[in-house]
Amino acid sequence: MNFTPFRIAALTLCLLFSQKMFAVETIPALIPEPVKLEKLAGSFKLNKTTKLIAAPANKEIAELFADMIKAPTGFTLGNTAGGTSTIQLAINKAYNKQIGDEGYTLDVKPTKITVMANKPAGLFYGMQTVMQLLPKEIESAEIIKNKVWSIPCVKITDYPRFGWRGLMLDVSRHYFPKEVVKKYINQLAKYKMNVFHWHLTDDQGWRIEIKSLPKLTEVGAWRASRMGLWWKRDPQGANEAADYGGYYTQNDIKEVVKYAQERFVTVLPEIDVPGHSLAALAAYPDLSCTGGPFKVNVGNTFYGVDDNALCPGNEQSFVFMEKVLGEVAALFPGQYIHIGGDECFKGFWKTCKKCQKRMTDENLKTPEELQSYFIKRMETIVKSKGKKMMGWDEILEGGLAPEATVMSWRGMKGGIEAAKMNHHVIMTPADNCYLDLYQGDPAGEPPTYSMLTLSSCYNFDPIPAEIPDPSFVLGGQGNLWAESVPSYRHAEYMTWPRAFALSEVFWSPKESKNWNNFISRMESHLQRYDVANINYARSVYDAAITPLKDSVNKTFRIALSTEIKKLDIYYTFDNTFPDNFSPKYTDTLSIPKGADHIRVLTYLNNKPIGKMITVSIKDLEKRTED
Ligand code: TNX
Repeated sequence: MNFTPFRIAALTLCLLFSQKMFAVETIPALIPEPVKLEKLAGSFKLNKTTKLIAAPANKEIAELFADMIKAPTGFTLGNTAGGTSTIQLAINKAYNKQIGDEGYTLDVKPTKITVMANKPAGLFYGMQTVMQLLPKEIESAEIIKNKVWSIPCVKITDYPRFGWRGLMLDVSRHYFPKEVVKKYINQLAKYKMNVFHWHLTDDQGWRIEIKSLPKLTEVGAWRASRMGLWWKRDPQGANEAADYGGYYTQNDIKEVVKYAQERFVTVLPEIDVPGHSLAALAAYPDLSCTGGPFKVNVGNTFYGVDDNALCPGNEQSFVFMEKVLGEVAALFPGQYIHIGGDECFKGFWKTCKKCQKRMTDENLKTPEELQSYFIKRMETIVKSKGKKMMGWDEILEGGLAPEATVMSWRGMKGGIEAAKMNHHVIMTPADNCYLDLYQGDPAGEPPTYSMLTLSSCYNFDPIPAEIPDPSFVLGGQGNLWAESVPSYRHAEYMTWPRAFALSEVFWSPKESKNWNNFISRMESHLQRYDVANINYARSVYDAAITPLKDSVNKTFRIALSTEIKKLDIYYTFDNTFPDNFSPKYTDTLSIPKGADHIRVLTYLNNKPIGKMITVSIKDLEKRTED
């Protein structure tokens, strides 16, 4: 080809034009996806003279934004004179019914960004969207020089599908200091979630200072340090120090609650009773049926052997809970207190004299009715402190407390039952929302109980068809149990990107669900996380290996699969590393004679993308038995 100057000019023009076209066409990668987004031509350029204007009542929201962009841009935004561009936050004069209390409208024009909402929460969410519209470098903790901070022109109308959009962190099984708890809250708020459920007590540690019961944290916050698989650990030895753990002072709690409030996040405290109470009983053994002594559990099995439940026959259990819930209620401004109620082993109640007397006196026929008696008394206490009671779906057993809100975790059954009885429910079924479960082939993930993939999170719908009045479903929640989460980096790994998917389930219209579109937006957000130094899992790029049992031939075949359909899978059986010259998977595989392992690796556009997964044929055989 002959490149005359004319041709070069024409080609350059073409290229420029197509790039421009591409830029206009590119839809901003927002998570959760807004209700309505119109992409316009042009962009707003944030610079050091950009004015940031908000009424005094909303100044804090503007300041949070100014704080977030300060490090990477070096700009100190405010109401500076002489600026040529403006970001304005304003409350609607007349209530806009369509967007409700948490929605917003966002209008980005070349020299002006306007965020409007009915309530401050909406302004906050609008500013999170503005953050996401900025280039990924905005997530940097260090200054980025010579960057054009442009925001594409858009018009957005956005509001949430559910009012309850939660994430739970279990700080009992492993202790997480308040600094990282704040980080977690900050991150969930950026994805427009508004509840932080703080699982503060369990068998492995009591984490909240209760001033009238000092032993709860002096004793209950500390266990022996252990590594190794949870439930397979050796118990604390007779002379072994209990030096692993920690707790939040009441001042710490106030600090975290305030931090959350500034980000429109309600903190839901959970005090898990009557079961899951070994840490409390290590401090106050007289509240058990058997009297102890007990040690705070290290992750060794003890169910059915050691007593870990408060004795509902003992009036002192209620005196104790009155004190605990009184102090908890004073610390947390939200309307709910979660009292747990899950997985209570009732074996010791059956042989406890006090429990038997209680059952006779109160005409209770079963241990479940005794648990229900206990929970109903919890509700009376919670209400007397001006709060509403919430509990796991086990609180349905033996009769639901009159005004209880149910958090449904063993599937949606409990939630459906409660909603049919006109109780409020939060849907958090383990199969869609349990972020402690491994997220890809178990051979490629740190071990936990079972699998929960990104697509299972994304495909979740908190409103099952069986519920006649969906308004009883307040929303949903992702739960990070921490048996196998010994560090904050790993908490991040387990949370993201699955919590991206959940944030979208809880916020975006059901009708706009589109997996491929979500994956491409997720990709952009993972790049932002790289800049922000936040950990995440890439398990969605890995292949899963599934043995398919063939009962006739007493053998099995192997299916390989990926959640992202456009990936190619290459495999080997010969103990070499697979690459894109190895056999490519198209259909189920038989196992070659003598093969002892299968190795698989995924590719996208001829580039390796997942991690290599290796499984022994023996392990696959075991999987067929599970
Ligand atoms: C069940 S969910 C529990 C937790 C565990 C979790 C592990 C619930 C109310 N109780 O104690 O950590 O499973 O997935």
